[in-house]
Amino acid sequence: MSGDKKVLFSGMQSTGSLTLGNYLGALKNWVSLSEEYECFYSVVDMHSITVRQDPAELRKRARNLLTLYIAAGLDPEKNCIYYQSHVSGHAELAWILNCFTYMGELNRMTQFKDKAAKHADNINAGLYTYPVLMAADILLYQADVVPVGKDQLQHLEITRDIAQRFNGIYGDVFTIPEPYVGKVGAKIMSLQNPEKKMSKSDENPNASIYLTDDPDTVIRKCRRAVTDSEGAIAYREEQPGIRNLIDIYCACTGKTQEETVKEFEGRGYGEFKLAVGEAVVDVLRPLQERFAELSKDKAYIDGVIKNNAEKAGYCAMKTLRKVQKKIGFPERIR
Ligand code: ATP
Ligand code: LTN
Repeated sequence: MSGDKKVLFSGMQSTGSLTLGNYLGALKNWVSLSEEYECFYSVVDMHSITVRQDPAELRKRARNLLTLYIAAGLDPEKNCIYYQSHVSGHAELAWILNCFTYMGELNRMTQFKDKAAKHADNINAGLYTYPVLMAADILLYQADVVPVGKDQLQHLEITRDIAQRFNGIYGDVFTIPEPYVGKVGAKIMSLQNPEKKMSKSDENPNASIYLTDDPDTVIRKCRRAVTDSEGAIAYREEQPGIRNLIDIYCACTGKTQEETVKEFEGRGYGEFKLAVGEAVVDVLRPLQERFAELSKDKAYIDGVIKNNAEKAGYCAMKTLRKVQKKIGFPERIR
């Protein structure tokens, strides 16, 4: 948007505590991309309320998440780290884009189907139009690239469709974004059911490793991970539990699948699970230390929140004004 760098946008919901899946599938890639792009990393608290939230808890989680972005290595001087709810342009553009999105498209979204099944007592319109707000997030900043885990690719596809439809009518208003899915850690599965993704809203705490888990908890969860009775450490379809542990081990150590399989050839599951646990602990330790330090510095975090909301608001407004003009909203009188 400014300068020569391409623009990157991504976000995470401030629901629940972040898991190792969120870190390896998303946050870790964000850090590695942050030098190359002009980055907007949002705490998407407006998306969070598609599921009922306790207000005090939501506020606390949003702040923790924003702090964690910085603890993970994103420099808030170089990356725009902000709360979605502090930039009203997201909601304004989402409304406009709602009028360019078909119900037939939204009916196909698998995340909606999953969440509707999980929250059968609260299938609200916001949950249904969630992908449109996500499209607004991305298009508002004219993002070229959007790093996400595999589970979000369908939402990226609908974002592209909406943008192309809009551009088809009004000319080149929006940049068409490309997804970026990292090679390792793209989909970390539940430790208790390796057919399901590791999710921060899983009701079984043993299914997910949280970024705040202490070393003993991490090791215990890895030891208890559901595997199989094959007895061999191999990367095969038939062994989803072991495959997932190999993925975690590779993502944490930087080793390849082949190297890992070779390293543990002829060794037992117990030994392998312990090694996986230790690799995870090594990744989490520096993150947790930095998070604890940053959390104490209220003034610093407050400054980041204020400055970056202003910066994001300025960029968002440029796109929003252009869109409003294109669709025929009356000009503002100054
Ligand atoms: P929820 O359980 O509340 O739906 P979630 O754990 O799926 O949440 P999101 O906030 O939806 O997390 O996702 C944040 C980012 O983390 C997204 O880019 C998503 O693709 C990525 N992500 C989430 N879960 C995983 C996973 N198990 N493996 C890899 N990436 C993941
Ligand atoms: N839907 C995403 C979170 C999200 C997002 C975005 C990701 C909201 N807006 C814009 C990338 C770009 C999720 O559930 N993980």
